[in-house]
Amino acid sequence: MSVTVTTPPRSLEDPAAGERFLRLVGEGDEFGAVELVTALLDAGEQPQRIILGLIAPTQSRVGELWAANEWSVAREHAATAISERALAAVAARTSVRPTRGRITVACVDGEWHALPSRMLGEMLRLDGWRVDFLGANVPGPHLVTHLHQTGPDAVALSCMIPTRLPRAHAAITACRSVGVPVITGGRGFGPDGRWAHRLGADAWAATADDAVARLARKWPPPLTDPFESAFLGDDEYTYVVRHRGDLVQTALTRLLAAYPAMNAYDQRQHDATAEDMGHIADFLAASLYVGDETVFTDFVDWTQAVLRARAVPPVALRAGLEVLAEQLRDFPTATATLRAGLDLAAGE
Ligand code: B12
Repeated sequence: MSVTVTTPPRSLEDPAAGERFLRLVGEGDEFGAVELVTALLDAGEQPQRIILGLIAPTQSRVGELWAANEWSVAREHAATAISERALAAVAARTSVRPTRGRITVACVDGEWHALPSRMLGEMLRLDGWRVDFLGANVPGPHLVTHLHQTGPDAVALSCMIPTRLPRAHAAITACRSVGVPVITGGRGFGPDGRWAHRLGADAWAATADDAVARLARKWPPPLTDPFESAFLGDDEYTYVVRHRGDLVQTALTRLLAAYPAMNAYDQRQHDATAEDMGHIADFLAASLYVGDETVFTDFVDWTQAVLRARAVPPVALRAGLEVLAEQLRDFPTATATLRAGLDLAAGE
């Protein structure tokens, strides 16, 4: 019997490195993934480059493969767990004495994407920060308690999904009101971080290395009145959030009439439709909260691509938007937002 042993790539310049890491995480080969990052470190590759030049783009690729229905949710979960393990291996091999201030890194309440903020935490640690990493789903009041206990120089708040923006606003306001400036990041804050500024964040950075650079200069920023940022969340937002359950339930009942194919759905398909209707309501609410229709239209665009990859006919999404629009016809902004989504979906 012959065993083929391939030597791991020794540099990130080697295009095989990214392909190999993706294959290893996709095959659930934890040992191989850790071996690869360790070999790169041993060969003199910078830990920062391994984090942002290998692990991060692989995770983005994992997201694309899931969205394209090439990888199952389970395979994505397994791959992410291995990326976390590889990141931990890099961290374990790199010890840096803190020389800068102390920073709390946390995900917004209801935000489960902990790995991007973990990467940020490691990048900050490598730059000499003392990092308190609180992980996923940190409720605002607990975050503030932690700030009282540790007195950090900054909070780094991650939001990867725009439905969490109202909670991000509450957290930003709470941190700033106890005198701790907030740097924000993650795709949930929108292109160029436009919603971060609207929610009163002191800073926003597109990537972890931008955040490292931003925190290394002119920090802390002068603290302005934490309550200066607009009060957001009008009657329409409040209505959608308070009645979310009824809106989704009624939408599902009406969908059976509007989209007869649903009558033949099995339980799994029904559950998926209920989840999709919930997402429509949540993105609509977030869009109303920040007063920007593109939160919703970007979501419709994204949903169409995901449904297309799963061979769900476009009429299903249109029907979902219609049945929600019917229920919200007395709310002008919600109606206009749903119409904008319908216009996009009509192009399909
Ligand atoms: C893994 C994963 C998950 C895992 C997360 C597990 C974990 N431990 O992290 C789980 C299974 C929980 C998950 C759940 C969901 N996910 Co998900 N997920 C991903 C995936 C594949 C990878 C995330 C990741 O690690 N990215 C890698 C990092 C490096 O990404 P990055 O954005 O470049 O990160 C940089 C910056 O954002 C920045 N940054 C991040 N945070 C911060 C904070 C600060 C302060 C600063 C300064 C910078 C900063 O620095 C990072 C490094 O440079 C992404 C795909 C993707 N492209 O990210 C989808 C993705 C984010 N998920 C998505 C979705 C839709 C969901 C779900 C709604 C799915 C569902 N139907 O339930 C839920 C939502 C859960 C929730 N409420 O949070 C979508 C979001 C689409 C959209 N419309 O916004 C994506 C983009 C997948 C896709 N291709 O469509 N997901």
